[in-house]
This record gives sequence, structure tokens and C-alpha cells, in this order.
Amino acid sequence: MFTSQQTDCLVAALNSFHIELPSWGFANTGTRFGKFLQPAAATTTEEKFADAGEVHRLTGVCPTIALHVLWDLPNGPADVDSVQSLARRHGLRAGSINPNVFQDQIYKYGSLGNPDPAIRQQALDHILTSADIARALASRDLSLWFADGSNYPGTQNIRHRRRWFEDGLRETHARLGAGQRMLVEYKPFEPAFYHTDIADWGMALLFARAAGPNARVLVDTGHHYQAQNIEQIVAWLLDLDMLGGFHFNDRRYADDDLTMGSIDPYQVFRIFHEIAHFEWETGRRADVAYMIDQSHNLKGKIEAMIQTVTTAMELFAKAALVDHRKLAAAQENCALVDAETCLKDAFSTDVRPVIGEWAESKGLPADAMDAFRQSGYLERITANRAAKNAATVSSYA
Ligand code: RM4
Ligand code: MN
Ligand code: MN
Repeated sequence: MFTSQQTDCLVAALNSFHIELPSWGFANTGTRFGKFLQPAAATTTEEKFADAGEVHRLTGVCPTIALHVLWDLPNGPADVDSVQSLARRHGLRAGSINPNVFQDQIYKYGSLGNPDPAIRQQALDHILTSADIARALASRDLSLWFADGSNYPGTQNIRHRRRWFEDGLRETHARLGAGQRMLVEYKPFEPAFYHTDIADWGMALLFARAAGPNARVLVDTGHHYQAQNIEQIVAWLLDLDMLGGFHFNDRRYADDDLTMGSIDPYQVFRIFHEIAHFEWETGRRADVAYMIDQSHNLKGKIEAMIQTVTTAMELFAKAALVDHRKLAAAQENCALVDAETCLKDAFSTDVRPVIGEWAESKGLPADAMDAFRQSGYLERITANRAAKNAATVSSYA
């Protein structure tokens, strides 16, 4: 069914593909109305590593785990050694390090954008410590998301906050070690409902440029308004050498954190296609971190993660099938139907059998979900964790 050239493309794409798992995707999470507790959810950092390790063992493409400092290293740098040994034990490496400057009471009116200089300093100190943690864990990316903003017109000085952010991000950049990067994530709204200090990719881009040469933009696919053309943002950032990475998830309405590709798989394909086309045209590898940022409160957490990784591999492989030479010629000649067909043909190709063969050639199960269900892992952790999870308090107010 595939030409040998297509098979080579697919294998090369799969060999190059990695996607990072979020530690928080294995723990109990919920909506603002409450948490639905799962008996198998991870209750400790160790359990998050174990679950992520299981997903990597079955899929082979998730060697790193993103960590949230406050949730996974509550004692800060003092936890580095234990995190390192957990990583070793579970066959993983520490991935992006996420400071948390949105949860503590002091951040009610913001972190780096807070009008109170003492709170801005406290936020900066936590971010700088997180940069140190990243360096100690040999983790490349410091991943920054801020909840900062305001809820009512006129209540904050938007220009002052912008400058405070620029200063804080510059100081953060100065703390990066050799080879480290900082990624600036944007989000249009929530939790702030009137203005958000880093609301879109343009603001993130300007902040990253102001911060220094190793700052890049992080695109969380759920952080856009309805109908926004995300692949265009991706193409611009690639062209400007400012695309740092992704937080993948899908959405129907806003920041829904639904399973990647569950609502609009063609959107994810188009993103991967822009990257593949850039690489074909420039002969350069796009230095982009693929990360998952999802928390499933209804689906089983490990199953949902395996489903996500499988979907990501499929869409990435489909994008590798686009005939770039043909597409470039069609674009040049404005042969619209031919150009669009290049994408459609690749998108509608069933790559699952090739992925199964590729997996087996690496000693991995052809069907990761089936292997997980056969493994008994879920039954084991359910028995071990059910009582602990039942004891968790879950309430709206
Ligand atoms: C935000 C954002 C961040 C994530 C937090 C928990 O909506 O997506 O990346 O760290 O949620
Ligand atoms: Mn995110
Ligand atoms: Mn989000």
C-alpha cells in the first residue's frame, strides 16, 4: 500500500517523535465545581512517575515528564535528588519545569504583574528557584504560565503590569543555564475574565524577544478564541524562529483540556504539517518541544494518556506523508484543489498498521491500549490507591 519512500518517511517521522507527559495528568483534578475522584489516580509524585513510566513503557515515545514545582517538588531544590531517583527508577527523565505562581493566596492580584513589589519579588524568587531546579535536573525548558490579569475594566494599570512582566522575564532569562530555554505561554482568559497580562501569541512573542535569545513562545492549543487559525500562528513563529513548544489538548469551547484530537484531529494534523513543511523547505529540524497538557476527570487517566499519545503519533505520521514537492509546486501555480488534495490525501491515509509494525520493530506492543488492559497494572494500582483516594476531600466550596 505504501511506496518504499513513504514507508521511509513514516519510519523516520516515528523515530524522531517524542511527546512529554504532564505529571498533573495522572492525579485527581476536576472542574471548579468539584473533583471526581478516581480510585486509581496518582496520589504522590512517585505514583505519577510510575504511571508516566507505564505509558512510556507501552508507547516508547514519552521519555520525559513535565513537573509542576509546587505539586511535585513541594520542598523545592531539596526534592531534586528524590525526583532524580524516581526518574531513574521509572525509566524517565525530568521534562519541562513549571513554576507555580498562581495558587498561593498572595497571588490574588497577580504575580509578576502584581502592583505590590514585594509580591512581584516573591514570584520572581520562585521562578528563579524553579530555573535552578531545572538546571539541577538537567531539564532543558522552564515553562512559564501566568494566571495574571484582572476581572473589571479600569481596575489595573495594564501598561505598568506589562513593564513589570518584561522586567521579571528578563531577570528569569538571566538565570538560565547553558543550553536552557524559557517558554512563554499565553492564554486569552481564565482565570482572569477582563484582561490577561499575556493574552495572545503576539504578547508572548514580544515578551520572549525582550527577555533574551533563549526565550521562545509556547502554544497551548486550548488557549485560543474560537475559530482562531492556530497553524498560522505556528507558521509565523517557525518563520521567526520563535516557536518553543506546544501544550497539546483539544477544546470545544475554551480551555477545556480535552483529549488531543478528540474534537478536531484535522487541526492537529495541520499544525504538524506546518512544521513538517518548514523542515522540508529549510532542511532544518524545528526545535520544538511537544508536550501534553490535559487532565481527564471522566476518562481513566492512564488510558486517556495512551489514547492521546497514540493519536499524536498517528497525526504526526499522517503529516509526514504529505508530498511536499507536489504541494510546493501546486502552491506556486495556485493550483488550489491540487494543493489542498495533498493535505487531504495524507490526512485520510490509515497509518495505524505501519505504526503497529514500527512499534513491534522496537520491541513495543503493536496496540498499546490493549497491552495496558492486559497488563493488570490498573487493577494493581486501583487496589493500592483506592483507600487513599477515597479519603481525599472533594468539594466546591
Ligand atoms: C493552565 C496552563 C498551564 C498549566 C496550568 C495548570 O491553564 O495551561 O500550562 O500549567 O493550567
Ligand atoms: Mn498549558
Ligand atoms: Mn490550559
